[in-house]
Amino acid sequence: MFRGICMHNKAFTGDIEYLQIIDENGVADQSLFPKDISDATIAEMYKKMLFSRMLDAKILSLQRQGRAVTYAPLIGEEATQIGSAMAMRKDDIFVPSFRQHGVYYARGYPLDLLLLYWKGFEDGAKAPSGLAMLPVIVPVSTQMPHAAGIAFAQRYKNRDVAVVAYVGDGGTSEGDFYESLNFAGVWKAPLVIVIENNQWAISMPRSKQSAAQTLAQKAIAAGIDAIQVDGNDVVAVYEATKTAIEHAREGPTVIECVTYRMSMHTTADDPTKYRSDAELEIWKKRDPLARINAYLAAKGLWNADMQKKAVDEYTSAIDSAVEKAETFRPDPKSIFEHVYSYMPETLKEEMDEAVSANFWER
Ligand SMILES: Cc1ncc(C[n+]2csc(CCOP(=O)(O)OP(=O)(O)O)c2C)c(N)n1
Ligand SMILES: [Mg+2]
Repeated sequence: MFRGICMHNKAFTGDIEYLQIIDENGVADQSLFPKDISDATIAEMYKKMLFSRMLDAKILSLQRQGRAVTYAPLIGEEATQIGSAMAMRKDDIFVPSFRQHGVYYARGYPLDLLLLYWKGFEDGAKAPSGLAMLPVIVPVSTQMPHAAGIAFAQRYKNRDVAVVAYVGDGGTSEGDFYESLNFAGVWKAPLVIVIENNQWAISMPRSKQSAAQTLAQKAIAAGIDAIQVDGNDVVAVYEATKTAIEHAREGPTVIECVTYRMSMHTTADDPTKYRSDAELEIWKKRDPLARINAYLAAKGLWNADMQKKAVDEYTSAIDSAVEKAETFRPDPKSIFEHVYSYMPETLKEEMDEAVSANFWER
């Protein structure tokens, strides 16, 4: 539009690179394939994606039986979650939103605790010491200012630690997102933002979320490096996240992972009301597990027997974690705690009344 009035004087030029290493048929681009990723690592990625998908199905089924609360499924987003989680170093700090159960699992969060949280107990939200992370954060994008601040603190303390924060496509429209980018850019905070672009924010499609061609380019305005990756290619996600973490001391990075929410927004949602089966069919062909299965199978590193053995093993691991979570009995006092540093007298009266009524056992 302005080309006619200012000719060729450019104030800024920029672009966003796109990375895909293994395509939807499981074929790797050898020219891009990272030298330091072994077949064993790729098999590990696949197993973690498989576990995440099975865990997801289990929690969904528990919810349908009234044994879990409103739940946000992850199916379809395994490569984004496992690829980025596996690239994190032990001390890096994980900042989730509310759908990153695969990252929880891959970071070593105890499964029974994770299940406890989704059964409605805050006790499951408290990470064991040694696991640096924030809890599930539902108010969209409010985790981002915290993530930027925590990252700044790492730099201030001269610690070689990166913060890896997750936000959805919808989350990138929030003021909190832009403010965090701006702060992190100015202060060169060691922040890696993983945009889990699953194409939907409840019923709002990506096409109506932003007129920007990519979500990654939002970083450019804040002076931050960014890349868009195939979020269904676990190797691409891993490579991009690893590179961003290695450069975190120099400043923040935004990684837009283009993936797809194959299921409902949460168990309170019915996607058939607003999206077509045809769209889902397109994305099923880009399934993140299928392509790595095909990649490993072509190399003779995975077969039906191994699949069955893994499924059996993971089923019993998940079942015993469910069993453990279901033996939990909360202290009825806990619903009154954690709000005030000093409990007001009126709240204490309510607590005493509830405890003496022994409501948990009724
Ligand atoms: C500040 C705020 N506004 C609205 C909501 C209701 N809400 C919950 S999730 C969600 C959509 C989030 O979409 P996206 O960021 O793309 O993440 P996704 O659910 O796809 O993982 C909305 C609007 C909320 N939790 N917080
Ligand atoms: Mg989304």
